[in-house]
Amino acid sequence: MIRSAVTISLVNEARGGPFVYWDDLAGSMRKAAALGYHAVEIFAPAPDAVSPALLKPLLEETKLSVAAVGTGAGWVKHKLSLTSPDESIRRRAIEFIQSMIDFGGPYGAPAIIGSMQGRHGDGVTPEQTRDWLRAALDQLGEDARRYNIPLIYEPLNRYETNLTNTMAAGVDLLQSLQTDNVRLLADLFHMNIEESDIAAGILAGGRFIGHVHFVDSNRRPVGNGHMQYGPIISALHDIGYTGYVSAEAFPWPNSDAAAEQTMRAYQYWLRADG
Ligand code: LER
Ligand code: MN
Repeated sequence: MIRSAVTISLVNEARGGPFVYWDDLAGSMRKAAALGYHAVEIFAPAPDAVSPALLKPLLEETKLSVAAVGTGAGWVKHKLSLTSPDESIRRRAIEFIQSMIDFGGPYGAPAIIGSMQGRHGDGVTPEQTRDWLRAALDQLGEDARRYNIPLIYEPLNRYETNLTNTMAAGVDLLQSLQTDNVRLLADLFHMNIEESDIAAGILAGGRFIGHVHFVDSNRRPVGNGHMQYGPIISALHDIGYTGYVSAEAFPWPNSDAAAEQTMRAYQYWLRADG
């Protein structure tokens, strides 16, 4: 069964970004549960920003799961990157993500590496940059294993990284690692820019895909753009995908309407799934 999730951002510096709910963790979780979501994806400013004393009772009350935790605050708040030319920044980037793995791990929620992957340039070759990225993914993939969860790595569109833009390139990267505990995030927004055929991209990602960002072509909630979902959903079924489709979309026209619209789309496309 493919399960539904919706994003909640608690990161002030990410304002304007593609997150459905903002600021109010408890209120957003209660709304998500009332709409029928299975889980929330939490974008937190720091690993200790959401205490277990707050989150655990909320999870019990709402019966929600935590689908994943974002690590992008390491970049937007602290300018940390796994591929910075500066060794101390790379080290702090790994430590930040380790602390996010320790935050999500007890809830069974994998950490997502998106913007923290950085980019090559600044006098550093693509080969050196990829070596740093591989070493970081090997380390963090094994750190995640302690919680019996994978690490999630997200190919991004060309305006956000020059390292990995497609599912096929993501598979190549994962196959070059020592660890087998990293999975790909198929973000339909990035794929709409980079893949020549989104469904084919999902088939190329195959068993490596561990999370999906469920969004329309213009990053509005599903149904507000020109994405053709039929072939995409078929491809997810073809690869036997059983993870989350998580609404990482603009709160357009507002958070509540975005969450409702994504749930309607989820029910239309995936409820028959089981
Ligand atoms: C960034 O564009 C994105 O898609 C996020 O999921 C990762 O930071
Ligand atoms: Mn994404």
